Amino acid sequence: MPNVELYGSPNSTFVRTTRLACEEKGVPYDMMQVGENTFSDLKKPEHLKRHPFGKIPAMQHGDNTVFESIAICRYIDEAFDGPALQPADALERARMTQWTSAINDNLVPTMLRGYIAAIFAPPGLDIETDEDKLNAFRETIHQHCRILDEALAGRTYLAGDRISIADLLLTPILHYLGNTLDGLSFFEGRDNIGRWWHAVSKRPSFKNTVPPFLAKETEAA
Ligand SMILES: N[C@@H](CCC(=O)N[C@@H](CS)C(=O)NCC(=O)O)C(=O)O
Repeated sequence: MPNVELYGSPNSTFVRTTRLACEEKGVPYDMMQVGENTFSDLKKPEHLKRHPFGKIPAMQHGDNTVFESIAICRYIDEAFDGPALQPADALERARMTQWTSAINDNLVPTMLRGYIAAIFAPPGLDIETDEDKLNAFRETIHQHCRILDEALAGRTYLAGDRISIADLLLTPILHYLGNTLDGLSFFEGRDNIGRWWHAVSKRPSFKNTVPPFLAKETEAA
């Protein structure tokens, strides 16, 4: 079989989630650009064959194609040998799914598509940067960080003692959040998030997948 091919920009949090899965698993992969990785490139017929909704990431492995980051992570975990990225225990496995679902439903619309996108989006994209809206996002992000902090009390990772797909989804989002101007304020007093962050960010998978957009900051730190 040829290498796994991951289509999309290395700056995308969802693409990074799938890269983290390959890195954690020890699965060789190739990063594939979609044209210039612009939104309009994602809507071209060639990419729509891989991802009918015209998004990234999409994965190709031989004749197998999968889209949606969590589905790709599950394929990587189940099709290859290597450390498991999904807990065997029924309750912890349910917790992993609970968190991937809750992160996508709650954190992604506010933290990622609302706040982080507004702070980092290049000019020209139609993204809301109104200060009242940003303040509303800030308030929600503080609430969400409190929920995450409580969830991480007494545990190393979101679904137990081993890293799972839920952590791989959250890590790239919090990396961007921590790099917004007031990013660190969201984590003040959140010691459990701090411990979790220390655990995920010291892993080689983290260091090997830093988005080029954030690379300068990480080198300086
Ligand atoms: N639920 C999807 C989200 C993917 C997603 O929103 N990707 C963004 C880039 S970070 C995208 O492709 N946006 C292009 C668009 O919405 O047109 C996943 O987990 O893969």
